[in-house]
Formats: sequence, structure tokens, C-alpha cells
Amino acid sequence: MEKITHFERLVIAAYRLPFKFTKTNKGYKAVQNSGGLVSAILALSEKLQQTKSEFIDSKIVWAGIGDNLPKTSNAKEIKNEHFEIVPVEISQRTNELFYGGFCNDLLWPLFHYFPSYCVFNETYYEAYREANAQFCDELIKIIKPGDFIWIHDYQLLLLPEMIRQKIPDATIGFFLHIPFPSFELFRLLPRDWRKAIIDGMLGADMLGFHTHDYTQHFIKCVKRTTSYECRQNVIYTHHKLVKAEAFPIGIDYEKFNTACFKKKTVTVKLKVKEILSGQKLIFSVDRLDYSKGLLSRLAGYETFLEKYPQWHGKVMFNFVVVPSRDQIKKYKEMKKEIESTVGRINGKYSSLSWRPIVYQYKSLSFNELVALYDLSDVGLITPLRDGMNLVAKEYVACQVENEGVLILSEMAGAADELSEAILINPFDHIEMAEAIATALTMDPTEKHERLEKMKYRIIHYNVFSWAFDFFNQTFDIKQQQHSMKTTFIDEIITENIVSNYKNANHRILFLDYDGTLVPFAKFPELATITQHTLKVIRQLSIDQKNKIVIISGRNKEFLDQQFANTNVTLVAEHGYFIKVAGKEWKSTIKTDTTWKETIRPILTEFVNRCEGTFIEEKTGSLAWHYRNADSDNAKIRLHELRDKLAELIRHKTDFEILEGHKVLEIKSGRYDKGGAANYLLKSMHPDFILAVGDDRTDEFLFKTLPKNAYTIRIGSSPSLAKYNITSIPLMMKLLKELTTSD
Ligand code: GDG
Repeated sequence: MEKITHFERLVIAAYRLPFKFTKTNKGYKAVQNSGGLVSAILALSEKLQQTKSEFIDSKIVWAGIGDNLPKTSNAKEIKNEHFEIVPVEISQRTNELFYGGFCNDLLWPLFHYFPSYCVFNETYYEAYREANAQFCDELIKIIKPGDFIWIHDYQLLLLPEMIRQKIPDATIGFFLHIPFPSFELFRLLPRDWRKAIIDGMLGADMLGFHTHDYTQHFIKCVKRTTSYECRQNVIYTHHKLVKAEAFPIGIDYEKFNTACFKKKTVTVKLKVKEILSGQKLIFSVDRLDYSKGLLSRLAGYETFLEKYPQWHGKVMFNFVVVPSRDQIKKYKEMKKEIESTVGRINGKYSSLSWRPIVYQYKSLSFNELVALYDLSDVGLITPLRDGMNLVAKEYVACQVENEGVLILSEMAGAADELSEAILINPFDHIEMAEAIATALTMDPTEKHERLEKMKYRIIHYNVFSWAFDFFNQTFDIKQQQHSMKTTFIDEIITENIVSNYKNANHRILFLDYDGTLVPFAKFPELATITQHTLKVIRQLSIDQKNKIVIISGRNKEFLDQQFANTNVTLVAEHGYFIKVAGKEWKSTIKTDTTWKETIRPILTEFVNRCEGTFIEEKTGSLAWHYRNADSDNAKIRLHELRDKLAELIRHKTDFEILEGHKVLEIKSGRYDKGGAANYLLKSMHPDFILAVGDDRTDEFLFKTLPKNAYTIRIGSSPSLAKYNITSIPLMMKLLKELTTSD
């Protein structure tokens, strides 16, 4: 398949439309909504309009709920220069329960690590499902082939899977703008909701988070909630691969930086300078929200005033809070508390000619915002928890006329990229006070050097790189999905295999053992071959044109026992040993197995902690079997064991953790079934190759065989094999057909 390099339309689904609509005598006027998501996508759409993008053919479509949207039949025709708008209508009652309830009384506080603010309410959850379904219904009406559907944020976690159910081939990306919490927090959700959220998100092809930590938290939650295998950042669901990746959102650096020189900004700056009349300026701007740490910030500033009286009269803190969610009780109360704290601090420290805090509860115009960023000596950005925090990046971009210092909370996603800021713990008021004092006296050369490093990063990974990186990686995962696509063997494929088999003279058949020739049993030694299967294998192997290879993870002794008196080639321990038909066993490599001494005690510890599990020792590997353990307990232990082993072998590229059916095996990475197959193929030029297997260890085989090989994976998992077949009996039926075809 050709690599997809562009799409017809970008369809955004986000809770809110990017504009509010106000009625004027010339019709409806759109006014931009506040918030990080809107800022980012608007910047992207402007860019896409200016430069004919290689990714997208036409206007961006945006589906969301509209504030004050005209209730006319032509609502859908409200045109905007950047977007084609798809209004989603949700009844007020549902919206209150969905947005006010599930989103803002549960997901927001939970994902921002405020569990005590969480309200768990079944009707909220029902409304959340209903609202996501409503979005799905509206989107289904307009989605066309070639669209890239990009779903945003915590209000729509169930939507990806809902769309997937209706349009299986859709290209769906999902981006979470807030943190994804650790499993310790996520597990506070009732089990069903947890599962629904993870499954809902996994409906997407690509899942984006701001930071590596959030991505890892998500993957851990997937591991704890489902039985899906995760390798690096790829999740192998039953139907497809899904990738989870960190895409730290950026800003339109040029727009902010050049705005500092614009006439409108310069006018504001002149006014501000006049007001400051030589005082230093500390500035902050955030939406009204407890996650932004507004009260903590005031406490830090108060500590600074207390500890550094020499700054009284010489510094002013412009504390801007942008109205948001202030109809909600908690926010109303917080606003009151902020106002009384500001009043108290000002009352305590003001003089006739000086006020330490200038508090504004309002939204600033773009030029006012840029002017204040530029003129301030300190940007005081101290959220208690923040997905990214664009304000911090915008602040850096606007350091033009008066270079300042960024004080940034280490709890903001942005702290990963802005390490030259003064990073502080927002709960530590003393640290914050010290940081303010340090910032106000910082040497100009140091300020400049710190800013230059941060600017470099913000310029190079901006909002466009963020979006295009997301698109590119989605295309890549689509490509990978295609190569792992499940095509079930049908009659036509069977006929084709059989007829090619018939016409061939030098055939080789690679057959895995467990899960392929023999179903799983309670203990490995009980999974023995049946007479019927052995008969088919014998029939195949007596044919002079055939070479039959049993390629397994089992040890030599077991395979010898099962295939005694047959003329088959045996591959044991995933390729460590090979016994060509009629010859002796030989090992394919020499490996150092002293590592076992370190790993064995760890596995023993897990056997002790998880009843029903046991260790299998092979020449070149150690395997932990958990088939007979309580599945919940085993899932948890497996997860811990993986983490522990990954940590241990992190720097040893020679190692491999193989996961088969209810078994985890540690071995050297220098041999695998693919290597063994290559070794056997060296001495022959087959005109027919068939390989059958059932788990990840067989993927090495599928990957290595030439393109014309028939590769088959049993079960429905995504695979590099060309085909899937549902069960062992059906596979045996196919082998039987081969025996009768000559
Ligand atoms: C969410 C996540 C994540 C703010 N006040 C004014 C104004 N703004 C603009 C800023 C900035 C945006 O709003 C705020 O973005 P943040 O990132 O700081 O915060 P959230 O709104 O909470 O955004 C956050 C973000 O999504 C993106 O993924 O970073 O972690 O919580 O762009 O400039 N703009 C104007 N006047 C204001 O008064 N013009």
C-alpha cells in the first residue's frame, strides 16, 4: 500500500465550537472562545489557510457544541473563514450532567490529581455516554472517505470507539489536552467506567498526550484494564494496532513574537510603562481554575513580600484571572477566596502610592496579553497540575523588549521542555518566594541565555510541527496496521494454497507446536500430540517433495518424545537447537547463560507471590508460566514482572522478553524462529513455503520468510502473517487437504 501522505479534510471534534455567536444587525458574529485547545487549533487553521498544505485539501470541519448558536434551519450554514461548522445539539439537562457533572466534577479533578473533588454519579456517566453518542451521530452524517477525524480532549473519551463501530476504516486520531493520571488515580473510577474509557480511546488509531509520563500512565492503565499486549508504545488490540505517543503541543511562535512589534501592542506597552513608572512587573494570566494554583501563587507572593521588604514599592504583581466556569459552585467559592486574599494582601502591604497586587478578573485582548508578557520582568506560572500550559510558552516567545524570567511549576507539562525556567514546586510557598527574589535580581546575560535556549525549542517544535507530527505518525500506524491486517482464510485462499502446493516440487512447511498443532493444557507436559494430528504430519512428511519443520519454544527432549519415529525436522527453544530430519541435535549459537542467576530468583519471587505459576528452565531461557493462576492476580504480577525485567535489562540490547500465551520468557535476542528458518532455507530453494503459528514468537518467522510464503496465524490477532485462521481444527483441516491433494 502507498504511504498515505495527505487527507481530504480535517474533521475536528471537540466539546466546544471555537466561537461564541452574538447577534448583530448584520447577522451572527463569531467571537473566539478562550482556552488552550482553541488557541492551538486556530493557529493551525490560519497556517493551513496561508500555506497550501501538503496534508489537507480543503477547509477544516469542526464539530462541537455552540454557545448561543442561531436556532435556524440554516445553522449548519454559518460560515466562518477558517471552519465549516457542524453544531452538535445536546439538551441543557444532558449537558449539565455530562459537562458540568462527569467532565468537570469527575474527570477534570481526577485527571488533575484532586480526587477529593470528585463526584461519582451514575447519571453523570449515562449523560456522558449519551453526549458522546450524540457527537457520533452528527459526525457519522458528515464523515467522508479520506477524512482525518481528530478528536480532542477529556469530554470525548468514548467517541473514538463509537465512530470505529460505525466506520471501521476511518482514520481517527485522539489528543488529550489534560494530564493522563497514574493508575493509582485512574483506578478510583468504577471498573466499568474505567474499561469503557480505555476501550473508547483505543477506538482511535493514534492517541496523543502532552508528555512521555502521561503516555506511560495511559499504557499502564491499558495493561491493568485489558489483556492487550503493549510493546513500546504500540497496543495490540484484538482488531488492530493503536499507537500512544507524546506530542508536546506548541504555539505559533512567529505570531506571538512579531506581535510584540505591532503598533497596537506598542501603544499598550507605552501605557503600561507609564503606570509602572520604573517598578518591576510580575505577571500571570490563567483561566479561573483550582488546577492553576491561583491561591497558592498568592501565598507564594505574600511570603515574598514578607521576606523581602526591600522590594515593597518597587514591584507590582499583575494578577489576571480569566472568567471560566464561574457558574459552578466550587469556582464561585474559589473566586471569592481569591478576591478576599488579594484584598487582604493589598490591605496589609499597600501604601498611599503603592499596591502590591493589581488583580483583574477579565479577558485581555491579544495585544494587551502580548504587551504584558513582553514588559513583565517575571512570568509567574505556577499551576498545581497542568496538561501542558501554553501561557508559559507564549511568555517565552514574547520576551523581546524587556527580557524577563519565567518561573514555572514543575507540575506543568511544559516543564519538560522549559527546563531553563526557574522550576518550582507550587505547593512550596517559600521556594516560590525565593524564586521571585532570584528572578528579580538575575543577571541580564543569564536571563538572555536561558531564554535563548527555551526559544530555540519553542521555535523548532511549534504548533504546526505538533500537528504535522501527529498526522505523520498516524499515517505510519495506518501503514503498520495494513501490514498487520487480519485476512481470514476463506475457500478461495484455501484453493489457491492447495493448488500451489500441488504444483510445487520443493516444499517446506513450518509448523509451530503449542496453540498450532496442540491446544493449550493446564500444564505444558499435558499438551501432547494426538494420534490424528501425528498421522497427518506423518503423511505430509513421507512425501519426498516435503520438508516438515516443527518449530517450537519447547525443549529438545519434549519434541523428541512427541515426534519419535517421524521424518520431521525439529527446532527447539525458539531456534536455539535444530535437529534436521535423520540427523542429531545441534545448537545454532553459543550463548552465555550466567544471566539466569540474576533472573531466576526474581521469577521465584513471583512464583511465591502468585499461586499456580511456575518456572520452566530451558537451556537458553527461563519462562514464567501463569496459565493456572487466578487471572486478576496474574495480570497484576505480570505487569510488575515486566516492569522489573525491563528495568534490569534496559541496557542489554542482547536480551528479549517474549510473551506467548500465558507465559513470559526471557532469552537472548541473538536467536529466534526467524533465524532458525533462515538457517534451514539456506540449504534449499523451495517453491512452496507454508508457516503456521499462533503467538508473538511466530511473528519472527512470518517476518523473515520471503513474500511468496503462505504465512498463517491462528486466532484473530493482528499479525505480520498474510492470513489468519480462527482455530486449530480448521488449520488441521487445511493440512489434511494438502495430504490428499497430490
Ligand atoms: C488546556 C490544558 C494545555 C488565556 N487568557 C487569555 C488568553 N488566554 C489564552 C492563552 C493560551 C490559552 O488561552 C490558555 O492555555 P493554557 O495551556 O495555559 O491552559 P488551558 O486553557 O487550561 O488549556 C492545558 C492546553 O489545553 C493546550 O493543550 O496546555 O494544560 O489545561 O493560549 O494565551 N488569550 C487572550 N486573552 C486572555 O485573557 N487573548
